Amino acid sequence: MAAPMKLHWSPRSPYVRKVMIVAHELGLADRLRTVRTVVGGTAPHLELMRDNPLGKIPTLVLDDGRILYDSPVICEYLDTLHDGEKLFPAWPERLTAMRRLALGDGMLDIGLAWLGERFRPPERQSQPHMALWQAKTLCCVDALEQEAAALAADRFSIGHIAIGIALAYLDFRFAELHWRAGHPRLADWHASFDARPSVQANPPVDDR
Ligand SMILES: N[C@@H](CCC(=O)N[C@@H](CS)C(=O)NCC(=O)O)C(=O)O
Repeated sequence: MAAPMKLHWSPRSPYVRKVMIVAHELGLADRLRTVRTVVGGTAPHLELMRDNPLGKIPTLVLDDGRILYDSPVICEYLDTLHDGEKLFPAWPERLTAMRRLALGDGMLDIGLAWLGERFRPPERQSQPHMALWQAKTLCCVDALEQEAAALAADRFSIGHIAIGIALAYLDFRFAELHWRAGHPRLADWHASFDARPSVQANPPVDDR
């Protein structure tokens, strides 16, 4: 039987969700032993930092003690553990898949910074930064609307997963943006993404 792997995990983290959806898509979910790891705030998580000095999740600990982070690295490693169709395609398809992965992850990076700012006392929040993050987020959604037909036509890849999760994160944390308005093709594509069993099996949950 294949060895289990320990995953520092949270149902709130969209990066962790990416790893879980990849594992599910590849039939590897039962290899992951998830450990609820609470990050955020200002207190260093010393136990996590022994595995990952950045103190971030997801972090994957293999049975031989090797440690992997961050989420793209973990996802690409999982993609080596099976013989089926790869989520990280070969060139030239890889170029588009990796750009989409960067776009989805970049949207998450913006969203997390924005969310963190919103948790600060109102008088210490930077309105110019929040306006910038909103403008960038909406620009990403506009660009994705232009790409929606290609997303629907291309073979499913890590890029689709990253973008699907980034849009779902907008629903989870920034529902007031109503990103579907004016983006009908992207909304349709996202509905098909959201219907996948791997996505349904790993919903975002704010358990705090
Ligand atoms: N680029 C990283 C980002 C991971 C990340 O920022 N995770 C958040 C949770 S959603 C985290 O661990 N935050 C704690 C911290 O930054 O101290 C990845 O793709 O794994």
